[in-house]
Amino acid sequence: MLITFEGIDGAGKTTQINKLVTYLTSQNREVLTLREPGGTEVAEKIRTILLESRQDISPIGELLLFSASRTELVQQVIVPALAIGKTVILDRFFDSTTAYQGYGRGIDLTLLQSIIDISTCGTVPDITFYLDIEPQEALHRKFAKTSIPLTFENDELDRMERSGLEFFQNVRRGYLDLISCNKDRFVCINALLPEATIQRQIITVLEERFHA
Ligand code: Z5A
Repeated sequence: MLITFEGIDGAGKTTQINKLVTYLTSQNREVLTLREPGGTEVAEKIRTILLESRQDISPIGELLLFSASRTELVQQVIVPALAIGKTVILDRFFDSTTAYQGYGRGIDLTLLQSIIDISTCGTVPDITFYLDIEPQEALHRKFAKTSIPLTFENDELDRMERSGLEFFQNVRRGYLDLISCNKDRFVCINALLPEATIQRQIITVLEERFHA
């Protein structure tokens, strides 16, 4: 089974993935946790270019780099793991590309979908949890415990995080559009709820749908 988590930075994906891994492991499920971009040697190098580069990257260049990282992860790790019955939990997958490069950067959605189809080899999640939060609130949450100024323009942020408030508002709009078109696959969760409440919602949905 392939379970993906989506949402803008700071929505709480990592927090919920860690809790879900603990739960599924206690149920004797073999779980593999991965993140995008990353997860293979080459994909981790691409991650460094994408997030730590101080130079501008064109929107199409960015799309192709995320897609190259994805191809490596899907072919080398995800497909083989699913084939032997593992539960794969993935922190971001192709919905991030639609939301960030499509709605955020403004790349044509038809062109983008054809590149997604190539990079995923047709792999689609069984279920996708989307944690919904306003960009300002997510930024605050992510850096609240640090002395980093709470603006989207400061140098402490990575290349994607510096994209600005309007960009992240468009990304969120993208996710909400994706949900309305993929109601069977997406589960939309209010990320402002307490961590334990969100965890219960996720486990309840999984138990109902998959008798996990
Ligand atoms: N990207 C893209 O553009 N296109 C693509 O195709 C793909 C990715 C695949 C990857 O960033 C970047 O790449 C990302 C999208 C882009 N860029 N942006 N901007 P990343 O992997 O470095 O990080 P991330 O996935 O964006 O998010 P994150 O920083 O790991 O945040 P998170 O996992 O969603 O949140 P968290 O770490 O679990 O929680 C954040 C804080 O909130 C933390 O202090 C928690 O204790 C707290 N928290 C969590 N839950 C709660 C609740 N419920 N209440 C209160 N506080 C909470």
